[in-house]
Amino acid sequence: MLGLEMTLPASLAADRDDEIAILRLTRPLKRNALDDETILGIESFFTSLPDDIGAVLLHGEGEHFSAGLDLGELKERDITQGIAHSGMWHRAFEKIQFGKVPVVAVLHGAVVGGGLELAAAAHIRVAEHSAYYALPEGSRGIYVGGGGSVRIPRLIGVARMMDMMLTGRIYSAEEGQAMGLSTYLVESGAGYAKGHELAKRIAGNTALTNFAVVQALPRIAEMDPASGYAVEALMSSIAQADGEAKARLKDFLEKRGPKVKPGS
Ligand code: 1HE
Repeated sequence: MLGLEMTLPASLAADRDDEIAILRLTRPLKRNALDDETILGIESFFTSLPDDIGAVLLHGEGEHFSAGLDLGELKERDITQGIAHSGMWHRAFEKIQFGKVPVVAVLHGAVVGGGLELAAAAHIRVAEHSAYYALPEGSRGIYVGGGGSVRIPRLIGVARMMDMMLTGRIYSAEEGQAMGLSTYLVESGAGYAKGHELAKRIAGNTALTNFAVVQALPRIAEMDPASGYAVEALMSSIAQADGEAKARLKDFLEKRGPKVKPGS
């Protein structure tokens, strides 16, 4: 694997494997707690991806994906500074959700607080059986600030998120899978390989398909239905007209393209 040419803080490491860029949280001694430097490093990673990257794999070193906000940095901030701090997280995580390419996150151990907010900004979440989810902000007298109020209810509903914040409820990997926090559940230690396999598949899609899924789909889903149908019609006609789409359809019709069968 060749490293990516980027300047990142010591809490992050970037690599590339062909068309896949890999971002690793590398602060296991602090359970990958997210300090300001790390959040800015995440923003800079996602804004400086080379054009030939087709997907990103995000994972964490050590026993946990991430313990969330670095509580050691929660010093005296006034209200204005607090808003700016949350805005910094929003900006960085927007670059994940609405960046150049789809992002697969591999989750294990603690996926809590800001760690869960980070995971929620990815497009696909692969959880290992060791993963567990919580929003301890409630019991610490603080509130989510990394876009959790927007993204987490869209995965599990407002009622479940309220319960997590009000009671400190911890969900297991199995529960998280059943309710939609993760989209894949694998044995402990198998997440990276599964995430890599999925990222490879994603990178094999046409760039226009990945654009449509990452940029258009979530926005269409938020539109009123009439606007959504109109944007969908435009997006589908643009996708079909692409040369690469035409070539793939031709391959199928001439018996060269892959069939859709379980296990394929
Ligand atoms: C930390 C953090 C952290 C660990 N900030 N330093 N998040 C939380 O409320 C979760 C807080 N952390 C924990 O509950 C536990 O650390 C874990 C369950 C994640 C892991 O437990 P364990 O036994 O493996 O590790 P540990 O002994 O608790 O922690 C190891 C070290 O990491 C220790 O430091 P050390 O110098 O004594 O070795 C811990 O202090 C440090 N550490 N977690 C700072 N979070 C945008 S708003 C988002 C708001 C939130 O994310 S709030 C939720 C914060």
